[in-house]
Amino acid sequence: MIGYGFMGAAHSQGWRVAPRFFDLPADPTMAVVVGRNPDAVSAAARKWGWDEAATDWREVIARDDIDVVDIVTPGDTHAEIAIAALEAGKHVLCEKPLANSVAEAEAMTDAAARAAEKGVRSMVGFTYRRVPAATFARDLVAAGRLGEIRQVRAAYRQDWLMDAEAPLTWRMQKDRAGSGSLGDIGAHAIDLSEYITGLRLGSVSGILDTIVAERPLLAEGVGLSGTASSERGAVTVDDIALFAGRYGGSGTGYAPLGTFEATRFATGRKNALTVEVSGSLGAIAFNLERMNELEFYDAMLPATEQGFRTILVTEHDHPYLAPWWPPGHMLGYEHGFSHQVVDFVTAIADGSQPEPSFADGLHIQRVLDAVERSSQDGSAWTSTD
Ligand code: SOE
Repeated sequence: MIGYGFMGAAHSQGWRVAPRFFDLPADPTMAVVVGRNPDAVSAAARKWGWDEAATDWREVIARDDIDVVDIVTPGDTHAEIAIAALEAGKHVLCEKPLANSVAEAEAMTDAAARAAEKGVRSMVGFTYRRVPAATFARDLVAAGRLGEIRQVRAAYRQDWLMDAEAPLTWRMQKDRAGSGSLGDIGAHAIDLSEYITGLRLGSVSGILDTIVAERPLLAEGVGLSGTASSERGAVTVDDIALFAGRYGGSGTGYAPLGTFEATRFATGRKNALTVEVSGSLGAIAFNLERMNELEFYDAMLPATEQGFRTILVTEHDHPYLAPWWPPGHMLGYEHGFSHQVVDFVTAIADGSQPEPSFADGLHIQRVLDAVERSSQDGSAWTSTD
């Protein structure tokens, strides 16, 4: 695993726990965690149970005993590491968004296609697809329970930047993160809406804004938090992104519209990734802050009995639930990372293409890019091609 911030902790938990609850077709060994600061990466290795710590990722991907490379670094290093790892014949799991630009994502997707010819697999970490209630929403749509999809409403709302004195971390720097709320969390809303509906955005119209333009520089710390210094620096990314999109049709029907919000200034919303899909026969509503539940509206019931009902998605027959706890005992944020490991390791063992693929990640990158272009030009509709 390369990187050891917040996502490093989440992925470590996934690698550690997945083989203990699921019968995996291969037994992953947590061999080595890589980071630039030797003391900090050694501490991370001890804490999360990696056998070794190292400071040079190139040396690690050259090792014969390494089969899989998990990239949890900021976006500006994804392309270089992923391409080198794929060329070295390692299966790659890369955190979202795939890259910081369409050009990088294209190069990564080309490298993934070349590697796939040799049986080397790659996947992007849009982990919320693996929250059972979200997967179940997709299953209901795929089974036709919503009928023809007519409208989507997706949002990812957080509030961790509402304090104007919160320090400027890499997530607020364009050269490190690519974009702000748009790529960091808007990418999840796009991916989840497309995953649940099975549709893809073909054009968008949006606007980005930066609410707090300058922040104290980071004195110490990593990830989402850290200590502020007395100097200030410019925030070079968006704090809020709002856009509308038109999905390509399913081939048989109407091409629905969707609205999207990505913000780190939604006061009181901590991690509210929400997707609501309205169809001719029913509707679903998912909210990550209520992640064990799915709201389902069945328009086929008599009008007198209709109404959104809340399904507790914890039955053993629900997606991913079989090896976990008895019904009603609830899963959490971290379980999605175990499910991601299960699907990735299973695809490697089967020789199948895990999803979301790098090509899927490239598509999301194109949507992000189209939203940014639309915001810059003020153009009404911008193609995602
Ligand atoms: C910070 O906004 C963050 O950690 C994102 O980077 C993750 O992708 C999201 O899942 C939770 O919030």
